[in-house]
Amino acid sequence: MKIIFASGNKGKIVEVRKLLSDLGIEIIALPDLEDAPEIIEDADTFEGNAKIKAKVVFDKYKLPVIADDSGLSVEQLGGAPGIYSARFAGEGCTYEDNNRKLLEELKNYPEPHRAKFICHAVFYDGKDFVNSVGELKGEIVHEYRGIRGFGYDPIFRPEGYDRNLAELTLEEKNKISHRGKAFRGLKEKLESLIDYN
Ligand code: ITT
Repeated sequence: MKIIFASGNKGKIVEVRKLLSDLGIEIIALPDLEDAPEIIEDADTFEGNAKIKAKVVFDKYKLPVIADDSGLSVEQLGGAPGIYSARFAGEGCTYEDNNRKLLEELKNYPEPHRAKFICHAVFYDGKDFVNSVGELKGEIVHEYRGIRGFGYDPIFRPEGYDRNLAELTLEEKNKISHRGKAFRGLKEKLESLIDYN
C-alpha cells in the first residue's frame, strides 16, 4: 500500500516518515513526485489548509493522502504567526528571517513569551477526512540553541525542558511534539479503517 504525504517541507517529511515507519507502508512525499501540483493554502484555519493540501493531491493521484498544516501561536502576539508561520517574514522568506522577525516583535514584551505549536493532520481517501490535532506548549527564548529540526525550533523551549527544540534528537522531538501527537492520534483512528493488504 502507498500513501502520499502532501508536504514539500523536508523537516516535516523526515519527522513524518519516522512517525509512520511502523505502518509498513510506502510513503511518497511531494519532492518524490516530478509533477507535484502547486497548492494554494488560502483557508483561514489549520484544518482548512490541511484539507486543501490533501484534496488537491488526492484529486491528482487518486491515492490515499496524509497532510499536515501546522504553525506557532504566540500568546503576546494574539496567536500570530499562526497559519502564516511559514511566511511570517514575507513570501519566499527563510526560517532565519522568520525567527529574527519574531524575536524583534517580542523584544518589548516581558518574558516568558508563552507559545505553542499546533499541528492539524488529516487523512483523505477521496471520501472521508480523518482529523487529528496535536499541540506542544512552551516559550520563545531569545537565545538560539541547537541545529536539529527546522523552522522555529532553535528559539522554542518546550515546557519543562532546559533545552530548545532544535537541541532534541528526532526521537525526542517526535515523542513530545505537536506533530508526534497529531500523527499518533491519526494512526489510532486509521488502524480501524485501513486495509493494509
Ligand atoms: P507544506 O505545506 O509543504 O507541508 P510548509 O512549511 O508550508 O510545508 P505549513 O504551511 O504547515 O508547512 O507551515 C508550517 C510552518 O510552521 C513551518 O514552515 C514552520 O515555520 C512552522 N512550524 C511548523 N511545525 C514546526 C516545527 O515542528 N518546528 C518548527 N517550526 C514549525
